[in-house]
Amino acid sequence: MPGGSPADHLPGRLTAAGELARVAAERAADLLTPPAPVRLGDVVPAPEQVFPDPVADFTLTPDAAIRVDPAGRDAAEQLAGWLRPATGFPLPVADTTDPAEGRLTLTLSAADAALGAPGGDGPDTGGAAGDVALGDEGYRLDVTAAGIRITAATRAGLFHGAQTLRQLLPAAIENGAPVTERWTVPGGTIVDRPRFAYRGVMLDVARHFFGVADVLRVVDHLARYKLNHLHLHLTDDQGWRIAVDSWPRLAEVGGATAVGGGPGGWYTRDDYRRIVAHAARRHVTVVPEIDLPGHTNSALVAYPELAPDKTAPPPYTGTEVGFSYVDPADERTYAFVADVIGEVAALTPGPWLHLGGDEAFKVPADSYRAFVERAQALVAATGKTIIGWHQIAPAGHVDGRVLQWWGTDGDDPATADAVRRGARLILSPGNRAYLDMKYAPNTPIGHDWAGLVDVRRAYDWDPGAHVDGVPAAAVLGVEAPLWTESITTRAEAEFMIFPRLPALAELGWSPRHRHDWAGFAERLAGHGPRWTAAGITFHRSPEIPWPTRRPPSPQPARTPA
Ligand code: TNX
Repeated sequence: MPGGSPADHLPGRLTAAGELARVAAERAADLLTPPAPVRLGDVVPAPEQVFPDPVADFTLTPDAAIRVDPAGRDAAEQLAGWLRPATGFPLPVADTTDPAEGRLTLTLSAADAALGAPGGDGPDTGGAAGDVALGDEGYRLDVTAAGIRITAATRAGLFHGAQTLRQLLPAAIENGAPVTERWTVPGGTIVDRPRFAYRGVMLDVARHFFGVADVLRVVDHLARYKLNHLHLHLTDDQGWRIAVDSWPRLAEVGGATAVGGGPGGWYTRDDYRRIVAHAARRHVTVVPEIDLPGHTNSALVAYPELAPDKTAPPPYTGTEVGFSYVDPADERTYAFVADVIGEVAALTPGPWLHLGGDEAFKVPADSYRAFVERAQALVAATGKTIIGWHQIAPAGHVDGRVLQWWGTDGDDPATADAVRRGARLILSPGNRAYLDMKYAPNTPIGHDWAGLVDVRRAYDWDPGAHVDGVPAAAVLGVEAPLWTESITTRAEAEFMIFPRLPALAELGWSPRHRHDWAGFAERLAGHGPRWTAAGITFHRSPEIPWPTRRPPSPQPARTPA
């Protein structure tokens, strides 16, 4: 403040000195306060059975190596990749089935995998002790003072077990550079497997485009929490995001727009293959969605022949829904559908093709149903199994058909009827699973048409008993959709994803008897420091008792009288 008297500077200087003292005190406290030790039961999603053994803690040392069956090598390499940066240990991976002491061992064995629960007092988690078939994705983790062993019947199981081990190390394991820490893993045994086969997240890359690097990062987030499907909403009114060789203007013209007038973008075939390969390595299946017959303005801009009036509409960059559709009365439309899904199916190793079907408000019910039935047959001809939003319920049943429920009140006779005719359900209730809903009235981005979804709302429901007339046996799983009308950056996406993704993951993975809001909130709290260390943005939901490890702030600097 030029020209001011020395006294004018005093308050500012005192405040700055106070601030510096506070930061220094926090730094010292961080160095001096030992972090709360991780307990064996602190895993998210909660494992089916946990048998802690407090005298069997294992401490990872610089000479540790990872031993693995050759067929499981990739899980071991990924585990080493997660542990090397923060520990600074070399952690070599050795192909061998020879058990060794003081080491990490990953064993791929159908025979060993059906292990009974260990002896002792039984699990501290209320699960039934005894033989457990680990199945396609289950694993067993044994931690003793001598070493750690992960056993599974499949590579996916080994991978999930390795993710559990990662969570059992101190939060500092997420640092990108070596830190001084005692790398202790709590002793005992975990026997674990999923409740539902389908556990997913949807990313809407149509309203705002997200590049390959962002998508790969989202896949990594899924994999941490044992989610196994990434649904990509590839097309909508505001943009077409996947190259189609037989209809090149879809991406070149239809991909050039986004909500709010942004530049748009689309994936080349190689981009899409990279996403699929990255996901496959993490046991995540990509589910591509081509939304039809509505939500198609971007396709109509590129190919006016698909429009009911054969006229190109203007590109759309707003956020209304339900106004556009491809002409269900024109044979050319079905050639378009067959070509597009043929190419997308050929690029996609997974079994699913999502054909949308939501909010086609301008298409009369009869022609809508006829369109969906023809589209279902075209999907079947590609060898894939169809998924559609639950609006496709009135159409006839085809083998394996899956409806994705996004309703908000759990009551829809058409959906219950489709399930009676053989359909299965993926649950994404808007007022529970939608990651684009605001947490609270003051959440700066997101929607509230389905209500506010704080972490407790996201967690406290049962996918096995949510929709009237739909028994648990008809539930394939759960999925959390992130619509991106108001979400433009990776940080904004992460802010909406965390901490609600782990809530959904626990609903999808953990047995019903392990659901417990208070316990979940406490376990989740320990993940805040992990996300911070990993550079992941998250919402500090006030419902979660995040650890502070901070001394109380000193009194604010006094202003001289
Ligand atoms: C409804 S959910 C839609 C989307 C919007 C979303 C916003 C569904 C199948 N359709 O088109 O993006 O609401 O929350």
